[in-house]
Amino acid sequence: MKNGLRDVLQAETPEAVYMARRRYLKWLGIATASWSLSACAEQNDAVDIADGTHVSVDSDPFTAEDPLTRFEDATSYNNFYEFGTGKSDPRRYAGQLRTTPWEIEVSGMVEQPHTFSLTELLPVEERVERVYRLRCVEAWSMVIPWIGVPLANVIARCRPTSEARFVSFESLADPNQMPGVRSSALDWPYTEALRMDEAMHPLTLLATGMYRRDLPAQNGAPIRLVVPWKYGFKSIKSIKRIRFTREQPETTWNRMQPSEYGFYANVNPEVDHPRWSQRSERRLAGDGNRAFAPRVPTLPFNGYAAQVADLYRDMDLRTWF
Ligand SMILES: Nc1nc2c(c(=O)[nH]1)N[C@H]1C(S)=C(S)[C@@H](COP(=O)(O)O)O[C@H]1N2
Ligand SMILES: [Mo]
Repeated sequence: MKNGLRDVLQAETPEAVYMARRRYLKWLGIATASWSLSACAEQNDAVDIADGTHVSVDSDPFTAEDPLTRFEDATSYNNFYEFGTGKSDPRRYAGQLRTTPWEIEVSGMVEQPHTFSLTELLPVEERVERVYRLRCVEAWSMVIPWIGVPLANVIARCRPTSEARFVSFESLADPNQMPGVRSSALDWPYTEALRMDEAMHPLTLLATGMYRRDLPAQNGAPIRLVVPWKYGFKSIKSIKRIRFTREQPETTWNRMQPSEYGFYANVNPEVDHPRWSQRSERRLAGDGNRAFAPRVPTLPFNGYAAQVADLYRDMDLRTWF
């Protein structure tokens, strides 16, 4: 396949020696029993990652068939306002970000608030590879091979109480390392949140890598959320805090401009952004010049309706956006 993972990796990541696929012994996700993955997850392929670890490769629906975005495009056309509002600012300035050591503070409605190291919260043995479409609310999209741990595993480790109905995430906001934070482009820290059932959904991932290497800083190193059926702004980068709450938490974009950025933000071609249509998107994939990226139709829930539409069966998605 043109722009299959193998081609992209060979072209762009010579150091990630491409590795024979082999059967992985078994699915390593931990049991949050009611959220069992589809049967195919038991027979995954495994691949070795540049750092010597290996991960299982989840198959459909966890692996989109779409041609991958070039590594070069996925790492040079970014939204990460902590480093500036221009698309090339993150690559230019995020190199300074110190990502080790990195601790994550877990609080709120949990049995015991705790600060975890990155590998405590996302053990290497639980990492999987998933190819997801990423659809920005600005109507461009990419197709990215992520490495990460299902958020459901991480939540189980945080031990929320039965009262927790939402989970919120906060990014690092360090003006010394992040020039954008010295401006008032947004209300820092960048905050995002999910309803608990969305967070526990097997598609929801906490990513630590992409293209079989560590996450580049501009993509949210060392840990960022990936919620493939929602607009990209929900996929918060460089997470430092996780908090469980009973009430729906405030989120950065929703507080700033609720008429444009809903709390749910499910990809929906039927509901236009007040300033542009959401019916189609520019797909930054393949070898083409980004300025001429082809327009492709936007799919309900970004193509993941079969997996997630049921979460919203009681909501009118035209008003709850
Ligand atoms: N902390 C933080 N997370 C963020 C953003 C941001 O500005 N700050 N931008 C969001 C937006 S709007 C999008 S589309 C995606 C972009 O991810 P990418 O640059 O890896 O493609 O990150 C999201 N996560
Ligand atoms: Mo976005």
